[in-house]
Amino acid sequence: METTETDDWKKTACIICSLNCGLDIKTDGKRITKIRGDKSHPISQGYICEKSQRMDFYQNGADRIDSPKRRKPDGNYENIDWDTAIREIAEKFTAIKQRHGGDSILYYGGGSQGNHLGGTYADSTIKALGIAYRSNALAQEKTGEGWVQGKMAGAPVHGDFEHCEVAVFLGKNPWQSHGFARTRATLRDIQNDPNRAMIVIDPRRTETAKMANYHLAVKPGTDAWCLTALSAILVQEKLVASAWLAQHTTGYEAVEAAMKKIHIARYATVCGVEESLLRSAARRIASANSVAMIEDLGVQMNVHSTLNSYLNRLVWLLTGNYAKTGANNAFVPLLNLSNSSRSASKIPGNAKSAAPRKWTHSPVTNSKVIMGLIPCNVIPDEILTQHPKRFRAMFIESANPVHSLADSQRMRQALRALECSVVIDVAMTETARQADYVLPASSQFEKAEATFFNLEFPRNGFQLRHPHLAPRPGTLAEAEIHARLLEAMGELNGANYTFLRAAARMGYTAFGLAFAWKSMRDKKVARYAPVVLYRTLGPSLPAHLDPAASLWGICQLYVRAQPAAATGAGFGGPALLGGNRLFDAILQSPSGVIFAVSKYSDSWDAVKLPDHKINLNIKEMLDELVTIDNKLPPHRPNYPFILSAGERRSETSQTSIRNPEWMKKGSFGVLRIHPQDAATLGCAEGDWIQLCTPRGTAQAPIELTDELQPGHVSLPNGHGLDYTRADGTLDRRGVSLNELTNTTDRDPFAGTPWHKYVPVRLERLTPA
Ligand SMILES: Nc1nc2c(c(=O)[nH]1)N[C@H]1C(S)=C(S)[C@@H](COP(=O)(O)OP(=O)(O)OC[C@H]3O[C@@H](n4cnc5c(=O)[nH]c(N)nc54)[C@H](O)[C@@H]3O)O[C@H]1N2
Ligand SMILES: Nc1nc2c(c(=O)[nH]1)N[C@H]1C(S)=C(S)[C@@H](COP(=O)(O)OP(=O)(O)OC[C@H]3O[C@@H](n4cnc5c(=O)[nH]c(N)nc54)[C@H](O)[C@@H]3O)O[C@H]1N2
Ligand code: SF4
Ligand SMILES: [Mo]
Repeated sequence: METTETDDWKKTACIICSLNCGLDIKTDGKRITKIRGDKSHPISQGYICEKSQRMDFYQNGADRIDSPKRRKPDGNYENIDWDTAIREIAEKFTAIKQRHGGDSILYYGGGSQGNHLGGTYADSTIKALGIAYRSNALAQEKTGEGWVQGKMAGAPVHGDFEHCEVAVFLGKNPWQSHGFARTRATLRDIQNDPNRAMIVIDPRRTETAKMANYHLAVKPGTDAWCLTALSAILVQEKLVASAWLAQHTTGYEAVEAAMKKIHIARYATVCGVEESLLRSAARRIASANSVAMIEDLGVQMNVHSTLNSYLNRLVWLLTGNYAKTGANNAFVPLLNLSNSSRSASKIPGNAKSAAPRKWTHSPVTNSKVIMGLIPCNVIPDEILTQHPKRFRAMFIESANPVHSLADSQRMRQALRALECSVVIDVAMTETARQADYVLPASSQFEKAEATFFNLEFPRNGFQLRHPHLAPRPGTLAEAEIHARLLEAMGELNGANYTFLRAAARMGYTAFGLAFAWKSMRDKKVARYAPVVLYRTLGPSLPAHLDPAASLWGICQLYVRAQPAAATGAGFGGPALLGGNRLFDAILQSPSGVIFAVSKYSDSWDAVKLPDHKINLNIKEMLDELVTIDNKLPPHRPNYPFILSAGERRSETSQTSIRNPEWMKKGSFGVLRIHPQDAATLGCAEGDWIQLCTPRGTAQAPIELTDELQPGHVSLPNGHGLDYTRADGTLDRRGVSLNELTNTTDRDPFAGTPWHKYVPVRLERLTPA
């Protein structure tokens, strides 16, 4: 009998980008058969983009794994049972810890665009092994920005694009990449309102640039000159918000002195933007009631990336665009992703066990640790050396560094040089194929899942997704994997659990009191709180929601740390009770819960510097600014083109969607190039071209477009995966970008890669 539609639509979310738009899905028990936007999702409110339709290509990928695997000496893999896998991994990692110390083990990953619950449990494994160093994809894009943020205010910000008068997009193409709630609808609203304006800084005439009132089409790699010119215009034309700066900031004098020296016309020439256009954009920013600004990979994966993050902030701070409607504000996170490992150990009764951040630099290359992460680009150098402090082992979870980090060839070599490596993933990825052990995780539709990409303001939401499909036989949720590892290492056993399990059956309040009491007497409970919660509170949660147990602790931490925002959302009152109510609301609301409601003025409380004043003077950055004065961006004569290696397009969706079959028609993996360049090379649309970079070569068909500047070419991100079809044959489409990139092309402060500025030579391939 047919069921009605309302009966069998189930709530979940899209796992492709950080928005995680709410979805309603239908399944046939195995496949996801229908997908639409969830109107009751508190943030996305029914909004989705076309990429949401690809969920089943992830869920039913032919290269999903359903048994733990062990690498054989010949490089092939054999299936082993879970007990053997867990026992051997526990033994090998414990032995490495005993021989070389926990700081010889690198933890990489912990969650992708849709799944962060597993990472909360990894915290326990990290502590058990004494792991000091961690890294993940944030350390190849956001650490420069994080460093600058730390120096200026100490708080990450959300641009209020919904309400801003002027929106500025710097090296960001939100039409394709999204990045704030209901992105395309918001962009259209700004475009259609004559009182509002959009400014795009991007060498390419992107979908977003086409909607903009001001398109500052910089030459690739010259944003530092463009942004400096904007600030210099604000200072020299006296357009800065002087009274606001005096009241809310320190260090303006140093910035003013630096900007007064700037020769604006010359900077305009270097960045290739008309001086008059720069001046009118700066004046539009200065005259607006509110300006929201967001930067992304166009500058974060480019030369001067940390400097550009600083210069970006100067533009909106000099004009007073912080802590007000339509400007930039400090959102309130449920869990801070950048120091989740430290805060997860601060659950009630447990505050002292938070590890001090004493590892400020990586052991071999002495690179800065920012946001608790070592730069992705130095990982191979930290392994492929005889240095006594080199990494000997890696624990990789929900990440594909062989494909996603610079220089895939060197990353493969590095992984093979380790004494032991483990990958936890749903699929047999490029990275899994280099690991000593591969552990199969249940998919994000087969277990309780969530992300901590809760970046909205003033209302911030969190969604716990319930499982809708039975776990593939042979797979486990990450929570279970980490619990088994801890038990196999002898760190936890029934004695740590029994009392708390009994308390959990009496409700959250009894459990909370019991947990506080027990963790004062049992150091293991305090130290390994996430796994202990999973083993004790987990079994009392509604069916299949046991991996959500760590959220109970996170809710308790949150209501203590953010009483105003929690109260605003209705979760105030005595801490344990507020935390319990929030946890219960999360369990009961499959579309998600508003957990924080802030006031715009709360953004000042988030500024962690004396008197809550923002610091404008970062000496390292002002020193670097001087060095660009008589310089041009790097140029290598043998590589006359600049490749933007990793454009977000409609046909890109990170690498969780490995099966390229969803792409039935249209172009996949083409190199975009200006017609003039194609003509010089003697190529026409669809011809194949060879790309040679200092690191490697690749081939791609070309697509002609005058949206790019001559000399600038672009390839999409996330393609070139080695996807094994059900019949065992290989399907590889598009270019695996990081076969072309070098680890040494990186930012001097944060170590972030220059993927948008890859020198390349192009050659026509003679038709076969
Ligand atoms: N469709 C899709 N959406 C995604 C993803 C995906 O894989 N597919 N991935 C998600 C992830 S992880 C991220 S981090 C975001 C990234 O989102 P974005 O950063 O917006 O995406 P990109 O297309 O990589 O780069 C943005 C822009 O930088 C421009 N650019 C290139 N060189 C320069 C330069 O020298 N200066 C300036 N100012 N701009 C330059 C490019 O032309 C491009 O338009 O997207 C997210 N959304
Ligand atoms: N050259 C170049 N390189 C780039 C970029 C670029 O623009 N240019 N973009 C970069 C950016 S911004 C990012 S964010 C990175 C992303 O790079 P990564 O973080 O390495 O990769 P993701 O594509 O996010 O996929 C993460 C992995 O999670 C796995 N996975 C999915 N669901 C689950 C689950 O439930 N459990 C577990 N255990 N695993 C799961 C997927 O199979 C996949 O292997 O790529 C970067 N690489
Ligand atoms: S890809 Fe991003 S914007 Fe599109 S539906 Fe998925 S989460 Fe939403
Ligand atoms: Mo990213």
